[in-house]
Amino acid sequence: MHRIVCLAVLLLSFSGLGSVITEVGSLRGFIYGSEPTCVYDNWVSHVSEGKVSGLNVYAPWEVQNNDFGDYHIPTEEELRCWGMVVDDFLALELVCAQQKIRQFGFSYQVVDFQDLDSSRNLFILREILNGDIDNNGTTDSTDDEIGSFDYGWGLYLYNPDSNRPIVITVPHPCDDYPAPVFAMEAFYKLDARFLMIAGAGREVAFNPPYHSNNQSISDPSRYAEHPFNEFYQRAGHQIRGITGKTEFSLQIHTYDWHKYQNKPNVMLSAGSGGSDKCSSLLVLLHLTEGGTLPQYSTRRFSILPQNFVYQQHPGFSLLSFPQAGFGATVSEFLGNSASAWILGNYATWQPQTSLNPTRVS
Ligand SMILES: [Ca+2]
Ligand SMILES: [Ca+2]
Repeated sequence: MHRIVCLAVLLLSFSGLGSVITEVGSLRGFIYGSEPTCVYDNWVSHVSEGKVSGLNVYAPWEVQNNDFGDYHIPTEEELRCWGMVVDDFLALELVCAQQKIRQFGFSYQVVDFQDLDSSRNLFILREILNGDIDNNGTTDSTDDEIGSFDYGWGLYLYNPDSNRPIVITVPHPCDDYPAPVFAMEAFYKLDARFLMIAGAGREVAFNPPYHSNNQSISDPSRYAEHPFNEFYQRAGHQIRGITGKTEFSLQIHTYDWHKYQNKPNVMLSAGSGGSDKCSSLLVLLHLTEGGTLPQYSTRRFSILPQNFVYQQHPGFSLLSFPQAGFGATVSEFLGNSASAWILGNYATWQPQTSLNPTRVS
């Protein structure tokens, strides 16, 4: 049966219907700049927009237009079909992936991307633009945005030659507007295997009325049944299958300017609305302040052991978005309504060298 399906796919590819696009160019140009050799560029400018509340702060140059792009809420069947596309994509069965995309009617395309910025051969799953136009509230045409997304299911980059079991995610490309660029540079520097950026703002699709970001449906960090999470689960499954270890997951967020004054500069989160599973995970902290102190001078990172926060403070939940700051000898964790001090014995806990992960072949 599989052979028959693949034969059909092969015939489609000869007819051009199942063809995979090949592009040679700058990945930075495609994602946030100019790259004329790509079918389209400046990907971040096309992300589906929406603003129905005053809860979130967007880029000052990026007026949110409720008619620019959309988020297609997937049915259970569509999520299953999307999973089949992702399975083929991750297996590098690119023609089969593209054929399934057409069969299921998703406005997506597979791209074999030769990145001139990094000399890497990347594979991209990206959405095709629609005809929406946003003038960004100005008569100046230079800031106009031409084309957005009907599905808004996200952008997916896969580097199968990566030696690092790292998945980088950006769930809030509009609200946390610097995050896509930070994530892209992290993708390079860490030689990550996957980079995923959500394709719609969190206020695009939601359960009304929008009085909390927990109402969002288009935010993959708030809503489980999202194509973004279908991809992540498969990416993680691939890494775990190859290495026998859990992937290193790096999710990029940014603070709104001046919104959290006098707060520590690290915030921990186990997500919202789910179980507190993250208590059993290792927590990696960047010693952004402590790194300048003599006792921290030899390292910039510390890793809290599993269940460390709980052992120090039973009942203290990561679901309450505790924050971490560093004094001379202590680390301070602050919950929404409570604060707790963790004495500096964690500082004697030696950082692991596990950032040199098992080679992924
Ligand atoms: Ca806009
Ligand atoms: Ca304009």
